[in-house]
Amino acid sequence: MLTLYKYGSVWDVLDISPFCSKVEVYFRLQKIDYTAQIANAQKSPKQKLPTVRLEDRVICDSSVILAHFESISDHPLDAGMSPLELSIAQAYRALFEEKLYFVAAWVRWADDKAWVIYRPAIMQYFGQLGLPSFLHSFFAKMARKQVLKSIHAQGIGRHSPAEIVAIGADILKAVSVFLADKTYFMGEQVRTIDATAYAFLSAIIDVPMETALKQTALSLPNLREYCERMKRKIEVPT
Ligand SMILES: N[C@@H](CCC(=O)N[C@@H](CS)C(=O)NCC(=O)O)C(=O)O
Repeated sequence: MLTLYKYGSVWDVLDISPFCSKVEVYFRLQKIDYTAQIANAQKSPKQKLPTVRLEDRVICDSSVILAHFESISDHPLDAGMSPLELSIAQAYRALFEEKLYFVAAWVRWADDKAWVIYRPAIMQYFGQLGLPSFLHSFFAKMARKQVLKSIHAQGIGRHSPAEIVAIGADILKAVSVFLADKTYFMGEQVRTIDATAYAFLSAIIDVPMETALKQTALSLPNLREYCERMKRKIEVPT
């Protein structure tokens, strides 16, 4: 019995957290049966989601989760990759998860116009956790303060809005150049990096916040087409 603890799906994304989406994408690609459960990050062992429970074992962190399932799979997605391919995939994973993530998070949580649209999704999460409705607005405000503090601590939040948008655009353009006209991120075969790439691109493209970051992503046709292809591959209803 496998349970994935996550935040919850909203709009066209599998989860409001791209890290939770990444794990779901991997499970779908590998046709692994799981039950999804909305959970409180603060109650998870590392105070972050996703985590999974597999029988009596709890595994935290999306990359550790994928590594575990790769290690026990008869058909690991990354089987047969060369050391060079693995190192490129690792570098792109860091670019998506350690850099683009903070740009996209800033766009959602800091920009007032985006926040008006994002806030109800956050309030919905607090509702799904079973917290009393009169507290949702307060918790959303606290969460916003906390996330902006962590984006500032990471460093991205110290730049001006124009600089942050430019950093995000540069990353998206680099990703677009590397993806080129390949079917999947590393070529013709879907790999674990595709779970990351799709989750983090979809978190920008498949959300209703009409930000400059989304406009840049949409202006790069191969990124849009890649997301559509991945969506079909994992059968996310559109
Ligand atoms: N390295 C972790 C990152 C997970 C992560 O940052 N999750 C965020 C949501 S996107 C979280 O749960 N944050 C809760 C908090 O910081 O309080 C992974 O790959 O799973």
